[in-house]
Amino acid sequence: MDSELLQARLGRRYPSITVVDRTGSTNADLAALDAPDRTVLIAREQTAGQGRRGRDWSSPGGGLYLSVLYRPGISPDRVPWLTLLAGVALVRTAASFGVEARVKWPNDLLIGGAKAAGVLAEASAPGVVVLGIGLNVGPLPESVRPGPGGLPPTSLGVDVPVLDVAVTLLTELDALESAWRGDSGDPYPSGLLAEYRSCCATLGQEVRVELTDGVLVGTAVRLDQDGTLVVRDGSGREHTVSAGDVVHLRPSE
Ligand code: BT5
Repeated sequence: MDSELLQARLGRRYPSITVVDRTGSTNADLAALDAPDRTVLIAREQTAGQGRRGRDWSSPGGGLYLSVLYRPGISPDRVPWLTLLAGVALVRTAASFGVEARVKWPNDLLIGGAKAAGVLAEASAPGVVVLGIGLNVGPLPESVRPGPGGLPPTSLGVDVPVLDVAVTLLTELDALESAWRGDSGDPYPSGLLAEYRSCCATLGQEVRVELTDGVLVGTAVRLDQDGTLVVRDGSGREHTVSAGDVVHLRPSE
């Protein structure tokens, strides 16, 4: 996989695409740069891959580790949609390789009930978001630990060059992000909200939500327009969840 080939296949969608053999974290590298909108960094391997809430992301060779720096110019209350649309882009990418996948809210890619990809979005400066995606493409070493709630890891499981997966993912991200940005971050007109709902395995599920200040158990009843998840507890009270680890209490597909 090399930068020129990717740039040639993606045309002018991204001003700069850099591919490195190895780095600590593509998110950390991009966050440290004052780079133009839609700058892309891809690593073949990461030695200090980051998950959410200070967790690690195992990043052995054979996976896709990609970050895009965005300067979306969107009202901050709509920026969370940038991370949710990454989940939709991942589902579309899996489908293009013949793999049925769904999203666990907010944006873990599930294949056969296990996690094949994760997303980490970080505001690196005012108005700047670094969107990081780790997608397991080839077989995983057994050392990769299950995530919160015991969610096992899996991979896309197709024998395709990582370059092809990167091209598809960046193409889908571009299509979704351009439309969303063109609508000033409103997820309705482009159909983003509807598509997210249709591929979200969490809706209708019994869930346990691990919040920073406690645990909530209930049914995930709907997704609000701002991308937050509404969970109804046993007493019928509804709670709005904007961040936290969601565990599906029944296995999902
Ligand atoms: C995530 O965190 O799912 C976000 C992962 C984002 C990784 C990308 S790679 C490119 C960019 N650069 C970075 O440094 N990061 C981003 P979270 O939901 O916190 O899940 C982390 C948990 O998943 C870990 O604690 C493990 O239990 C588990 N895990 C670690 N590596 C995994 C893997 N490769 N596949 C599946 N599960 C994994």
